[in-house]
Amino acid sequence: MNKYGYRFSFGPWNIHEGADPFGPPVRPSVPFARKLETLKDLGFDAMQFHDDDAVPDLDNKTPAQIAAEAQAMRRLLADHGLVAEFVAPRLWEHPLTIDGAFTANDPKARAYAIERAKKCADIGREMGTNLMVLWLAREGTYLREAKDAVTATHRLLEAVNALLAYDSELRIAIEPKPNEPMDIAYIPTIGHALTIAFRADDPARVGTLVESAHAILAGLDPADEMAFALAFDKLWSVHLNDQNGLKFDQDRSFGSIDLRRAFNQVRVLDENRYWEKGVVGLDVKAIRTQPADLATKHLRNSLATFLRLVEVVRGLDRARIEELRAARDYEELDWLILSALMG
Ligand code: XUL
Ligand code: MN
Repeated sequence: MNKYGYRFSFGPWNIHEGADPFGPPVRPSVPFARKLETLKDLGFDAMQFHDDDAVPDLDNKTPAQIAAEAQAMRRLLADHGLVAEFVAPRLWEHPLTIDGAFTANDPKARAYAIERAKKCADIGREMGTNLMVLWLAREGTYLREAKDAVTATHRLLEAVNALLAYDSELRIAIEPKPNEPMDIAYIPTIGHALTIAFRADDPARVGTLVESAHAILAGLDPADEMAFALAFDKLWSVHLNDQNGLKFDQDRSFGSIDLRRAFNQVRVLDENRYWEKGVVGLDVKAIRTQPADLATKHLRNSLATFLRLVEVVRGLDRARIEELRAARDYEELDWLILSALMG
């Protein structure tokens, strides 16, 4: 933890080999143990997990094997003074879920998805976290007529309810994304995620995770998405990163494309005492051309940018801002913010 009280996390996938849809890996895989050392060395507090990051090949393991491996992972983290922030079910790689998991037309696929997510809840419990992040990767279609969107929406709600009923301590944070891998996503924004949360059987246990790039891809500002969730005490995690316009999900270093947009995310988090509510997760990837031995600087830069922006936010002249708001002198307010950012 740093002097501002924020805790930071990233996932094993954030130190990656650089493969993209048009090219192979460009860096060797980094062993998990080294990723953990890097996490610690860079001043992070927690690791984010997919279920199979913690327990590889879990579909082919017994409940006892899964529990033992999850406990071993918890001990490994504890040996480094670290914890797991959340565990997310990876519902998008199995052949059964090619056309969706909870919203697949095929009942076998839906049953698999629920069972897999229950195993993920078990893994989280063994690893000492009750937070499950649901990134709904394939809950959508490539062709609007291929699924019934109303039925699919009900199926999503039923899946959330089944998980809440399965584990009475589980908390679910829905991470919306408007596209990729599916073209048409059923939960594209925080408003959609919050509707599911408030209609769930136990609304107090369903919240959200805002990822900056996903909001930008939806044509929205991440700070506004965060503010909307914060207004209802439903922002339980964030995936900070940056995004160069409406392209593929780039996961660029936080603040590296639009510093003011990053500033406003930090401002809304800091003004709402986010450090007391959740971990600052980063979901950033190194640029593909970055040499292997230099491919953790995106994590260093993103964390440092966040903390520098906290300083900028806390250094703002609040009284002056109120005066300028009252006078509707937004040009002067604009200049005050730009001056703060330019130093
Ligand atoms: C995908 C994404 C995922 C989730 C976790 O775009 O952001 O890494 O954060 O499943
Ligand atoms: Mn993410």
